[in-house]
Amino acid sequence: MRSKDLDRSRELLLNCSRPLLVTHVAPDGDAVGSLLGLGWVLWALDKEPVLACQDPLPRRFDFLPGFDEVTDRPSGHFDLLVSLDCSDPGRMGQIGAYPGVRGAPLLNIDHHLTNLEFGVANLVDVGAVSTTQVLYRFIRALGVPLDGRIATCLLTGLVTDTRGFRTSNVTADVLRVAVELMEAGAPLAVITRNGLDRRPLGALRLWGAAFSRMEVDDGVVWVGLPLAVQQAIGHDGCGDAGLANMLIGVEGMHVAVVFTEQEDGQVEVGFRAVPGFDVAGIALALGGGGHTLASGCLVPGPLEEAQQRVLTMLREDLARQRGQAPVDDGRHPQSG
Ligand SMILES: [Mn+2]
Repeated sequence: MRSKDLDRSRELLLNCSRPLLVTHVAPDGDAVGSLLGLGWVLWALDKEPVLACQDPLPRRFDFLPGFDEVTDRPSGHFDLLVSLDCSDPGRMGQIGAYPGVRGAPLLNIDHHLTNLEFGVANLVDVGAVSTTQVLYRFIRALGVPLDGRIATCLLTGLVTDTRGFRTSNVTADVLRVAVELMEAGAPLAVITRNGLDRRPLGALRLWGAAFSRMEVDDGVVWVGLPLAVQQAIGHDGCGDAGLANMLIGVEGMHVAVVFTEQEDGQVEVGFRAVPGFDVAGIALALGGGGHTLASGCLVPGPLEEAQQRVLTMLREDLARQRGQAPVDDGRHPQSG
């Protein structure tokens, strides 16, 4: 994070009066936490922020202060657009194309390795475990005091993006930030129970269907979830419901992939890798983005063809990463 970006970001935020804050489609805990956390900072500064997300927030975050303030239909004119936890403008979905932000400067706050630095100021720290950790530093630079509401929102991003401080990027400094947020009033146990353990019944039904469809080949475990299967179990569209995180725990696996067919026929692809492997590159090559060990993209359907295409690419990429030539056993068409 460059200090000129910090200065420029502070200037943009302090000089705006009605900013539009937007986080990514299919929001996760860091998306919701950074959106609401910055919202409370701006309310404390007597600004009139509007908080927006194209998709509904998962119910498990309803304990967060400001949960009901988020809209999918902003109205009126804005003098600043702030994107949160978005690696590229497309992640903002329809909100990014809202006419009322035309001409307004864009402040990009994120921590994704694949961030395209698409703002007039880019507060991007790829070493941060969450966008809320980037925000924590920003709030300190703004001189806004941490209150319980802000701290709760920020700690939620830290907890969910690290799956409860279990990822390899968790350092003593990250824990020190968590301690400060707890001291400011953030309830760690409430955040962990809601943010990580609470899930709709449909999620477990989805896992049940997924486990029976699981396939394994050469260090890769994957699952394809056709729309018909999701509809038959009444899955309410909460992404893969944490499935990819669970699959990467399978012994001997290097990469896990979940293919979820969408209503519009496109296929959402979620990648996870164990340390030593990288799935940011393949997601970026497929028009998506993310982190070294967790990434995703949206590819054209139909499901079966999408799986073949992505798995072929992945197999070649992994062969390169393992420092060997790809093995062509004839089961997957080569993309050339
Ligand atoms: Mn994040």
